[in-house]
Amino acid sequence: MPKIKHIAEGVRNGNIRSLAKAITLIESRNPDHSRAATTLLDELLPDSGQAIRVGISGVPGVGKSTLIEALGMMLIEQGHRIAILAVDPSSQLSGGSILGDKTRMELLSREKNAFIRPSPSGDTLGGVARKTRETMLLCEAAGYDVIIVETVGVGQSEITVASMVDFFLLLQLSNAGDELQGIKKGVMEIADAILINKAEGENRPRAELARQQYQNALHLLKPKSNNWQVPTMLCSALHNEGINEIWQTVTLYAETLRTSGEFDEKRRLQAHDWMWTLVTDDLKDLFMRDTNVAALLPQLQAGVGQGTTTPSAAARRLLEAFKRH
Ligand SMILES: Nc1nc2c(ncn2[C@@H]2O[C@H](COP(=O)(O)OP(=O)(O)O)[C@@H](O)[C@H]2O)c(=O)[nH]1
Ligand SMILES: [Mg+2]
Repeated sequence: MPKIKHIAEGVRNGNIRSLAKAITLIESRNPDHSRAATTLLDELLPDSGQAIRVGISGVPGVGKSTLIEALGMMLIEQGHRIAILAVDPSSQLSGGSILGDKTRMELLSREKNAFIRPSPSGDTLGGVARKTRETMLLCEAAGYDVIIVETVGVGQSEITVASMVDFFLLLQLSNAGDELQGIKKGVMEIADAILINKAEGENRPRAELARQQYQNALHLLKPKSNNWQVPTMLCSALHNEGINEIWQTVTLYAETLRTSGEFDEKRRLQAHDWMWTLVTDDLKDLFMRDTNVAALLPQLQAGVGQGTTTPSAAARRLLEAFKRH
């Protein structure tokens, strides 16, 4: 496949058109393209893995895009090359995107050292995540040393993004009511830092109060690592305040966990989990397309619904039918 070699070479050289072509292959539903994408990824895997991967999440309007613009511009000034990817599970539900990009990253999008890619579409969050993960590897091979994956607090998307990054940053607002925002259980557990945005002017004291509440709430959680205390911080993305501190936190985290060995261990676990996710997804696919299974399924499903067949008996019969193929 000389064409794949050629694209791979272009990606390695940081050629944007080659990178875009490569991502198109990865996002494509055409089976030939899928095979080509797998070959391409194999080819480029040795060149990937060098970047620091940061996930950023928070409700629409919290200031993710504004923050990424501010952070990204600062990093570019420091000589970094930054790729911004998105996981937007709403794009397949509503046809519209929650990440929305009402605020475009106007400055960043003009920078040659920034690469911005909107969320791939897909039937499932798993499908979207798979493409984003693979795109992340391509971006790394193309020499981007900071990868930012943006997502919204919808369904499982935060958990999914946390499982593909080194550092997961949760963006919050300070609420008018002095209550912690109905923060979904499980989301605080996956955060490596909590950042209260729009902490400027007269909103600052309220933001500080919210920060303390999050800090207290964090104390009740079992820490993910003995070497990392999840910090709570303030920033104003719009006024470019507190941005440097965010990056210092990310680099301190990476240094600390690299020293303890947890950084590499986390990536190893993520890679294993990813492999098993792919295997289970593909197996389920095969199962659903199996003709033996298809023949039995309606009757068994009805039986389970009516309470005349137990779920375990139905599952066993389906699996036995599947294995006969
Ligand atoms: N006052 C203030 N407004 C902000 C700040 N950050 C973002 N915004 C505004 O909040 C709105 C939503 O920001 P955006 O970045 O699009 O949020 P996203 O939906 O999370 O990406 C925009 O009008 C921003 O200008 C901030 O630090 N302070
Ligand atoms: Mg946005």
